[in-house]
Parts: sequence; structure tokens; C-alpha cells
Amino acid sequence: MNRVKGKLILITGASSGIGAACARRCAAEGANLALWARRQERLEELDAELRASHCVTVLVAEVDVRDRPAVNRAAEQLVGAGHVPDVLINNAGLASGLSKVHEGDPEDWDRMIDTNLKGLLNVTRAILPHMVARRRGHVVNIGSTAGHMTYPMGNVYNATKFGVRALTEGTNLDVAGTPIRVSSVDPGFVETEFSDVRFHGDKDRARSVYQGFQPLRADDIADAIAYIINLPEHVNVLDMIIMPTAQRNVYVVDREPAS
Ligand code: NDP
Ligand code: 8X3
Repeated sequence: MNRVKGKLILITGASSGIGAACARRCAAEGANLALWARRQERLEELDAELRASHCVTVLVAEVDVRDRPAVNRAAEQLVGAGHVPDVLINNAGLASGLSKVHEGDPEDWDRMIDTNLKGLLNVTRAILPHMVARRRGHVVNIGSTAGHMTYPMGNVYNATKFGVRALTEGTNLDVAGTPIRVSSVDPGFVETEFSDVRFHGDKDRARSVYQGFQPLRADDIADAIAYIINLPEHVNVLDMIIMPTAQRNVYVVDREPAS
């Protein structure tokens, strides 16, 4: 059943990967969209594509989730125009680097902690009060299998995603007494720009992450999110872990040997 048609869905990190796939999926179901990311030109291209193919309203804004005043301004703009999101998909996030903790670059740590944890908090703090005030809403945080199990050199990225899991559980407790739902979707390997970003643009290294097996596609995660946000109001998926079949845990993957 389609329960999102006509609703407003705010997606952070909508300029690529999972966020863009969610935007396409939600627009196809008739939802109106607010799309945030830093790359405004990517958002504008997506906006044009969605408007051409679906009869929905799309509001795009260049927002760096690390920039709390910018997040607050963008939220006030939305809410001030009467657009309180029915669903918030806290998707913006990244890994930066892959090193032993005693060899890591503190700039990478700041980038991950500021985006994955503080950025998610900034957006939640700006939007959730409006959901609480009208006693309606659903927050979907994108965590990771990296938030359930550490892997070698994952250290700080793992810590941020363990933190996202704690924030999902904590936020769910904090909205007790309201009908608001808080969910987490925790994917394993999804082939997006994620590894390009992690390896600072080293495309060969990024490609090697997904070689020899069938990783998830961003659309697979958008499907799962669409399932969760279309459930009736008395049903909340607290945490959904989704892995490629070939991935058995965070670092055990059945890979075909290179020919
Ligand atoms: P992509 O790199 O393709 O997309 C990441 C998105 O986050 C981009 O739209 C990017 O937009 C946005 N973003 C990054 N930093 C900021 C910021 N400071 N402010 C606003 N937006 C930002 O990767 P994915 O789609 O794979 O990643 C989406 C989420 O999924 C992340 O939270 C990631 O941790 C999580 N995840 C990914 C997995 C994977 O294997 N790919 C597995 C498990 C979880 P822009 O650069 O334009 O700002
Ligand atoms: C992204 C998946 O395993 O590369 O969260 O950390 S992993």
C-alpha cells in the first residue's frame, strides 16, 4: 500500500548514491521532496529529472549538514513555508580514509565525526521538534553494518556508525508518548561513490572494494526504505540490516578469484 503519496520527505545527502536513489523511489510513489546536499548542481539535475517524470514538488537546498546555522536556516525556510517533513531520511554521511588508529589523519576523523554524528544531530535537532509539535513523523537514519561490528582500520568510521545506532535507539526512546517512529537502515557494501570518497578519489582502489562479488545497489536500499516508510503507523522497524548475499559479515566476502 502507498502511504507516502503527497507527503513531504526530506533527504540529506540526496546528490548521489543511496540518497538520490531514495529521491527517485519516493518521487515515483508520488511523495514531495526536500533534497539537501553540498553539490547544488547535482541536486538541480535531479530536481529537473524528477519534475520531468513525476508530478511532485521538489525543493532543493545547498546544505552542509556540518554547518549548524545553515541547517537551521534551511529548516526554518522549509517549515516557515508550511513544509514540515513527514519523513526525514538522515542519509548524508561518509568514510574518509582507512588507516590504523595510531596512523590515522585527524582531519579524516573530524570529517567523519562532524558529518555522520554531529551532522545527523544538527538536522534531527532542527526538524524533529516540528514533528513532535504536530505529533506526526518518521525519522530514518542510515547506519551501517559498520555500526554492528568493527573491521580492521575502520575504527573512527565504525565509531560513528555505532554512534548512529545509539542515536536511533535514543531518539526512539525520547519520542515516547508521541506516535513518531524512528528507524535505522544498516547496509553492508553498496556500490556508490562511498569508496571514491573514502579513498580520496582513488577510483581503482574504490572499484576493488566491489570486485569479485555482487554488491548491493543504491536502489536495493531505496526499496528497503520505501518498505519501512510505507508501513502502517503502528509498525516501526527499529533496525534493518541488509547485506549482499556474498557478504557474510563486515569483512568476510565470497569473492570470485580475479581471472
Ligand atoms: P555517496 O558518497 O554516494 O553519497 C553520500 C551523500 O552524502 C552525497 O549525496 C553527499 O553529497 C552527502 N554528504 C556528504 N557529506 C555531506 C555534508 N557535509 N553535508 C551534506 N551532505 C553530505 O555514498 P552512499 O550513498 O553510499 O552513502 C550514503 C549513506 O549510506 C552514508 O551515511 C553512508 O555512511 C551510508 N552507508 C553506505 C554504505 C555503502 O557501502 N555505500 C554502506 C552502509 C552505509 P555532497 O557531497 O553533494 O554533499
Ligand atoms: C559502509 C560499509 O563496510 O564499507 O558503511 O564500512 S563498509
